[in-house]
Amino acid sequence: MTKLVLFDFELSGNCYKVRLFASMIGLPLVLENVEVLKGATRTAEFARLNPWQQIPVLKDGDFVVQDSQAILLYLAIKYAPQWIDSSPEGMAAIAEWLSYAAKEVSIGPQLSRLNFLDPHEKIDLPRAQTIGRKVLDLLDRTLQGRDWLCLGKPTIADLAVFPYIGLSRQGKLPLDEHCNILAWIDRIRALPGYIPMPGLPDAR
Ligand SMILES: N[C@@H](CCC(=O)N[C@@H](CS)C(=O)NCC(=O)O)C(=O)O
Repeated sequence: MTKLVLFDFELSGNCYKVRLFASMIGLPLVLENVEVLKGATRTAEFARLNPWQQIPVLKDGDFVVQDSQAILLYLAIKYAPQWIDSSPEGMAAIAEWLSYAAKEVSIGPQLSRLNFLDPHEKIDLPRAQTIGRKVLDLLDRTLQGRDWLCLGKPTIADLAVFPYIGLSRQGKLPLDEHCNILAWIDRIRALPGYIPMPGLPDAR
């Protein structure tokens, strides 16, 4: 197997979801630390790796893939197809959640947290928190009476959405009244290979 290199930052939830998935499927990663809060993605050298100048980026031999959702999908198809479902309906269900992770979860809970993590970022906090509360309410209702986001099993959809939901308290979005989300987080913590990141709980 070729060496898998992840351009990574410990406090990034998007990088963490890749580290988490790799750990759960037993894939060793070589981590290249990118000091994103110090502007390390804003160099010409980094732009050659990813023109969008963002992490995570994964190198699998000569193949390069960027964007956490795309990386999860790539790794699942190549190394762990049990984490997806290749039927049209199954793929559509997963794609919906990958899309929410990339938009609503990002502009709500992720930006609310970033506001407190990096004071230099100019974030409209009230707007981010309003979206964040809507995301948490909708997710909690979705998880009423079901263990996983879709397909009745843990999939990359759960791992794509989980990090910034689990970290919402850091964006001053409390989770205490969202019992279904808290139970879902507990189920993710109990999965084999679970690893935490700063701000998220240890394995159960
Ligand atoms: N859609 C991308 C978003 C990635 C993203 O927001 N990366 C942040 C760190 S979590 C970043 O690299 N920010 C640097 C910048 O935008 O300058 C993904 O899901 O991977």
